[in-house]
Amino acid sequence: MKPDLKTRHGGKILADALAGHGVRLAFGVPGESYLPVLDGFHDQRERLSFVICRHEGGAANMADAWGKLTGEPGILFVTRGPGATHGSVGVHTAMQDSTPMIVFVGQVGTEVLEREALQEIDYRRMYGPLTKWVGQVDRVERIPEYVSHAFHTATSGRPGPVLIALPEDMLYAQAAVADAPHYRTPRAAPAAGDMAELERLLEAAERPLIVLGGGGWSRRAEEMLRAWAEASGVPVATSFRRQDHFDNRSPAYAGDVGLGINPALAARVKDADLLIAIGARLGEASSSGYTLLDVPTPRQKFVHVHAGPEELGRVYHATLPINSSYEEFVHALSQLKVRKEKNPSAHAEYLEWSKPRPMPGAVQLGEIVGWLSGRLPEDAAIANGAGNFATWLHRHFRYKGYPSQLAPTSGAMGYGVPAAVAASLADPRRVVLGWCGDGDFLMTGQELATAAQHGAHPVIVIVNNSMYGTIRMHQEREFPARVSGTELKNPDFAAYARAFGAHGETVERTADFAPAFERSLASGKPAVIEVRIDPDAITPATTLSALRATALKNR
Ligand SMILES: Cc1ncc(C[n+]2csc(CCOP(=O)(O)OP(=O)(O)O)c2C)c(N)n1
Ligand SMILES: [Mg+2]
Repeated sequence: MKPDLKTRHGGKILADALAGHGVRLAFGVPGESYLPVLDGFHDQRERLSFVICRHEGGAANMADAWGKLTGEPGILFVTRGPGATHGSVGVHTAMQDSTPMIVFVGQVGTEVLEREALQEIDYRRMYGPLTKWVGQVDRVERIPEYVSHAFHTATSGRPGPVLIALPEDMLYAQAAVADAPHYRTPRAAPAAGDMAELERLLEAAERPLIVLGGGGWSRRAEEMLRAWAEASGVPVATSFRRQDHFDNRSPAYAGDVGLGINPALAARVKDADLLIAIGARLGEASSSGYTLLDVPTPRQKFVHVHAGPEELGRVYHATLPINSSYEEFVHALSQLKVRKEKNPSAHAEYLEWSKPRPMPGAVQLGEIVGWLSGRLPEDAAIANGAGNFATWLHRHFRYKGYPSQLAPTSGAMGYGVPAAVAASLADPRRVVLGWCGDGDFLMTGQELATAAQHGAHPVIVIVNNSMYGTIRMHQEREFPARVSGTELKNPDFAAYARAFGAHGETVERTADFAPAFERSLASGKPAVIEVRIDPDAITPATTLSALRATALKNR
């Protein structure tokens, strides 16, 4: 018998579809272009919340962080033209970071399409390269189909963002249609013969190394892999900003193959006779600018495991390409018997590399990160944006399990605050650290208002060196002693935080950090700790003055 279907407007059909796919929170900035959707949220308010953000860039980054933390698509709502353009930074990050995300964007009515009506954009052209798929729903009764398509595309293979445009008249139109069932993500598994071939390669290898990366992991996959790697002694590294894919405390952990890589690890990658990349694309940031492996034919025997078949053979020719989800692959790997690895020194090299080193000034960032690494609960989430300040975190913090690292492999500034807010909203009991630079923070710092409004309470650290330090570092190398376009005059960050109802602290000496952190955590509010560092301390390894002197000498 045909179910008795209620007639609903498009906004209700959409909100009901989201609730049916298990969505709890959506992030966005409202627009008059999608009022019926907000009306649909009103009816679904017991199951579905709309996190009202202050900038679409912040909202998009929150949606990305949600996708990274839950494995479910982060849901983003933005209005036409200006909202769609503001939000693009987080969509680009979701693409580069392989994060499942669904962007819903307002569109002008179908009766005026293609006239360049108010705020009109052809999203297929604009968002084509930034997403896995762009669709536009032209008939209200097809909303359940499009939404189901979006969830499946965002989560399957190599996860990523998809975008659905919502013409205004379509949202107001009514239809009596059935909801689609909850999406089900298909999972690829190694083909017959793949694992036997891998076993032979492992048996023959003297210096095997595993590199993990990409999106679509699970805690179970990480735990199974850790057990196998520790039993077999094969060292495991992670790619850039994927350090939570493997417990850094494991004796099998070799460090991260990221920007500013440990030279001993870079040598180990180059010298490996068998390299197994699981989920990693080994892109520019995770291959020292495509120098660790030859393109297209690596010197190492290369096993490339990826959930997206389009990534296999895209840059590197693999000795053995395996199209598989990571949990399925790791499960199959853990059935393989392997002799104990002969070269167990990788973890010792990592420990040596990650020891804090002294830097100029009264604040020692390495010590602070080391302290945080011991102080934060095991399940804390750690978010950061982009800039040199992040290198202390990545080098000295021990990530303890998946998923705990929210970090844009896209290198997008402004990610830390919104990601920390999203993590705190996803699980209010979780301790969340946001790690920002002074330039980085002010790109999305206004999302402190979103945190205060919705009850998120991350602790945000701002490493303040009064400049766009990363760019200044490159400037001193290329054009020594010619400072241009990189200085910053900053506000009083603690006072700025208080203006949002957040807790504010200023730290100028290492010893003052721990009590400031404890007060911040105890405040129960979003908190900001400005840490003023000596601007000469440009990386954990060198100073601006040393860079300048070297560059001047080499001129
Ligand atoms: C959205 C965005 N804009 C510009 C850049 C280029 N960029 C990379 S790092 C950086 C400076 C970061 O400054 P800050 O946050 O103060 O960190 P610092 O390098 O000083 O530690 C800039 C401008 C970028 N990566 N992302
Ligand atoms: Mg700075």
